[in-house]
Amino acid sequence: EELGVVAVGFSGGQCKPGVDAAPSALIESGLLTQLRDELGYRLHGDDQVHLYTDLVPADDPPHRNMKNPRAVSAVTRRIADQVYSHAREGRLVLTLGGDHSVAIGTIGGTAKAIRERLGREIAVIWVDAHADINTPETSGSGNIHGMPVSFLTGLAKDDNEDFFGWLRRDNLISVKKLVYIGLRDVDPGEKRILRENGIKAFSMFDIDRHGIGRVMEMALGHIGTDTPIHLSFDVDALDPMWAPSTGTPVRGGLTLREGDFICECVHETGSLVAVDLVEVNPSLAPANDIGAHETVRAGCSLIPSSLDKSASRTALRSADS
Ligand code: DIR
Ligand code: MN
Ligand code: MN
Ligand code: MN
Repeated sequence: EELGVVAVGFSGGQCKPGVDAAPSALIESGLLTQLRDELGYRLHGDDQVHLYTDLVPADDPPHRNMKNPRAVSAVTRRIADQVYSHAREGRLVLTLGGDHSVAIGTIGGTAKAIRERLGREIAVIWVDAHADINTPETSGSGNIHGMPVSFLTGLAKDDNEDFFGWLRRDNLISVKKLVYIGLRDVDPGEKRILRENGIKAFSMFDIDRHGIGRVMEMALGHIGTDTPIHLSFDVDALDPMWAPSTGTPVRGGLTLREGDFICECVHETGSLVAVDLVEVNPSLAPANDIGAHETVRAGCSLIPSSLDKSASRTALRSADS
């Protein structure tokens, strides 16, 4: 199978340096080699970790409370083009971030490509401790990594091309085809947005109550069969025990096994068109760099799970059925 790889070391959607080093750390840990040699993917891409420093203006004052707005807009616009080109060719697209603002580009790119290629709307499964659906006006932090979903659904918009005005209808997704898993730190304004728009969300409370197996049945049931799926995985969805090296860790999260299970279930649908892994920050290692190593290792488990590590039940079932 053909896999487009986009590696983006971009950290402008939030304030902590270090997420830019994640793609290199993941690649050095053998992630792409594993996908090629063990899972049999043909990798496409420029074998480059993009830092996009040429797109970051020297002076980038806030606009509508957003921090680094020109940089994030220009970088995500470029990412959208790259992801679009892969998806338009019929490739599955893997994006290694970077902070979660990069999803404005990745989802914007797949939404458009899948509309053109298959005439279909994509669904998005957003796995995260946070909802990332603040508008510039509801955001307390001004960090754009807390806003990508509002721009992608059209709940937030700006006419100026320098501030995401380049997003067209083709790039957008429907709030009806969006599902959250793993939420546990949602801002008051975001709660209102989720409620008023009837957005499907499975919090940690729902996972405790029903178990991850039932939650995945409900999540995929909401999306419906045969709908192209973009999986956007923020590593902070995992409990800090499994992924301590991330900008905004929140206790009480998913186990690594639950994270892998989510990815395996999405793979099993056969409808995956793109996957993002974001917010790995190797420089934020609480105790020492064991934390960074563990977090990178978690990423090296989640991504192969979404791309068929073959340890899932399909591979083993023939023996006992
Ligand atoms: C918070 C934190 N809701 C914000 N968001 C984070 O800044 O809007 N998202 N950390 O991953
Ligand atoms: Mn996020
Ligand atoms: Mn998060
Ligand atoms: Mn398979």
